[in-house]
Amino acid sequence: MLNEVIITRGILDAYFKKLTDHLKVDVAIVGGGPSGLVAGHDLAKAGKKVALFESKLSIGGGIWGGGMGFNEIVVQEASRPLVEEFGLHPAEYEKGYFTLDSVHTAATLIARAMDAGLAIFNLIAMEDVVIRNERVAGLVLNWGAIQKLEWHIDPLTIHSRFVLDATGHPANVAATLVRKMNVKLNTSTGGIVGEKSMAADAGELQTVENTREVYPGLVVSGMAANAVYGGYRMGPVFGGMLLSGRKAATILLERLGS
Ligand code: 48H
Repeated sequence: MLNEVIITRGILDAYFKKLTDHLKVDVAIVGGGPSGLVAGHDLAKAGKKVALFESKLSIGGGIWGGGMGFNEIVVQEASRPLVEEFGLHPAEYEKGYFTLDSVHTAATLIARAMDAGLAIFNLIAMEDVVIRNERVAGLVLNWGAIQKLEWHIDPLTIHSRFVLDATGHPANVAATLVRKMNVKLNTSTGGIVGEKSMAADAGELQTVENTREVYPGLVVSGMAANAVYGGYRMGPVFGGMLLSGRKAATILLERLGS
């Protein structure tokens, strides 16, 4: 006969083991969109200890909704090797344009990243960063729902050698750092330059180009990189997001001394 208390204890023990195993990590990723998932996959595959925190219930960020809710996305030729490596199913629409089912894409990226060893914590939001020796050295975390409700409940903290801001359009980690610490970022203005309007081709190139360490200990990827450095948006073409995640992992592996 199934015992409800054993079910409960199993969940609590498994969850808290997972969490306590990740109180000190090589890289803490904030945001479970395409760039965060690819970065998490590559870092975990390289043997790094890496945890991803996502404030929402679902992982996948902007992938699920395709374009305007039509659940297909587009990727371009440049990202095809990565797309195929992950086991996604690109269908050529016109030369150089491939469509992907957005539900299959999100589900597959999540599964591949977790199979590589990425630990994912959904429902948990970054509310602040840890500063040590004038570098970003961890995350201050709270439940996503508590953050939304603005309840006065103190957070908990993890340490990480690096943080990846993969929070998409709002660049929430970099924005928090600037707001709270008044620091100078490695950008043209020293602050968050701000995302530009739509120019798909430029935006796609820029999201990869702008994937950089923006402050000691903090790397930005995906739309957060374009928000921080002032790149264009590109709409529902996702090759740049995937390639940005890969570049973020390459930078982080170099910085971690791999
Ligand atoms: C925990 C947080 C917090 C927080 C936010 O937006 P995303 O999908 O991220 P990217 O940059 O990998 O992909 C961008 C892409 O989806 C997109 O929006 C495109 C291509 N737009 C083009 C256009 O023209 O509009 O995912 C970011 C994730 C989300 O799931 C957030 O919930 C999460 O980050 N997040 N998680 N703590 N403080 N802030």
